Amino acid sequence: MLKTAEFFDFVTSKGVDFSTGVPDSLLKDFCAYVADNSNDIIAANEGACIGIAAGYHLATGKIPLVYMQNSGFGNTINPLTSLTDPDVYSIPMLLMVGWRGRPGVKDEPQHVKMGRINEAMIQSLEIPYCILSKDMAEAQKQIDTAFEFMQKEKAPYILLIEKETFEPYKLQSAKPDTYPMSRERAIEVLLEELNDDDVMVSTTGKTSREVFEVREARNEPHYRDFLCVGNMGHTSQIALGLALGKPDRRVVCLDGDGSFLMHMGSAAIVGDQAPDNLKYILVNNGAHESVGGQPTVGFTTDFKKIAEACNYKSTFTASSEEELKEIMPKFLASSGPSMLEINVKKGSRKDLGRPTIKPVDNKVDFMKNLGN
Ligand SMILES: Cc1ncc(C[n+]2csc(CCOP(=O)(O)OP(=O)(O)O)c2C)c(N)n1
Repeated sequence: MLKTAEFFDFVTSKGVDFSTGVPDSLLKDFCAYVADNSNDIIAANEGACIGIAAGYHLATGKIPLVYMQNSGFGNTINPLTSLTDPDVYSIPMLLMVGWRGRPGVKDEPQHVKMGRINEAMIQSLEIPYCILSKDMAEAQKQIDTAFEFMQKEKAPYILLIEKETFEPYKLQSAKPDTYPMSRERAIEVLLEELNDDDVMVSTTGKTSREVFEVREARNEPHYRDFLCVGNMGHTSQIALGLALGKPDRRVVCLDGDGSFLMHMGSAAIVGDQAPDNLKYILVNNGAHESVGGQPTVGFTTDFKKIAEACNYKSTFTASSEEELKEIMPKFLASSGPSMLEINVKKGSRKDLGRPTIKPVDNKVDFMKNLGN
């Protein structure tokens, strides 16, 4: 394994003094180290990282560092082909891509396809890359090669990062929690208020895992919930399509602050389409909690004002269990689209499991429940 500080010091010795990324569970220790020790910006999405890094290079002539999980690699394809590519503006940057779903390594269903095609995708983008060695001397040689290339060709270079490449590092800069309720407790309370006829779309990461487990604990079926395991940032748009396609059913969308921020423009489309049956819940813990708790701008962004500016019909906030219990009936009865922001603390159960039903079976059951 690589010592994170030693690796990062070596990269900075090459003149890197700026990083930007979207956190990744596999790169958790590296992301935490960078967040604590670097001039770092956690971006809204991976494509945005390429934009920020490009701007930094234009401003300083320096080579920036960009990190991400390969789930978000797809978000970079447009700027990598039309901004940084040598055929366009030719902008160098070092990309570190966490390789979930690497063939031969067991991983969750949402990572399998990207893991399998990741190298082929990089090759078709004609971006040189290597699989970062877990041996420091070897890794340093790879970094030397990467910088020689980036300096000469003025183009991006990719380091594919395998599981357990970096030694553990605990995030020091996590902000203290201000709200008493956990996300799981919020889910328990809100599920209590839903009708059997309601359907729900829940976001990527621990939210959907908790929804699954709370339903199990309540001995309730899973066919009312479309549990997103991947597709981070698109939850509200799945809910929009559902709400428009089934105007007679109440559609609840359960999103996270990181997910909402990832494609915030989608809120304007929800507001414009204005389905009355869409009830949007934003569980705000100010963090990318599912992948290590790295901060988002969730607590410095006024999500209710954004919803109002996007023509949502009504907005609500709950910051404790008592408030949530009181507000849920009003929120569900309000004309949509309406938004409920639930402020919660970070954290989840150590023994939190994962949905035991396959995504495709979840889809079939969910569609059957909608009469398809
Ligand atoms: C496009 C994409 N980028 C990154 C990830 C990795 N990832 C999974 S969950 C998550 C954090 C989600 O944060 P938020 O929506 O605030 O929910 P929380 O985990 O805090 O409950 C991230 C970054 C991903 N799955 N997809």
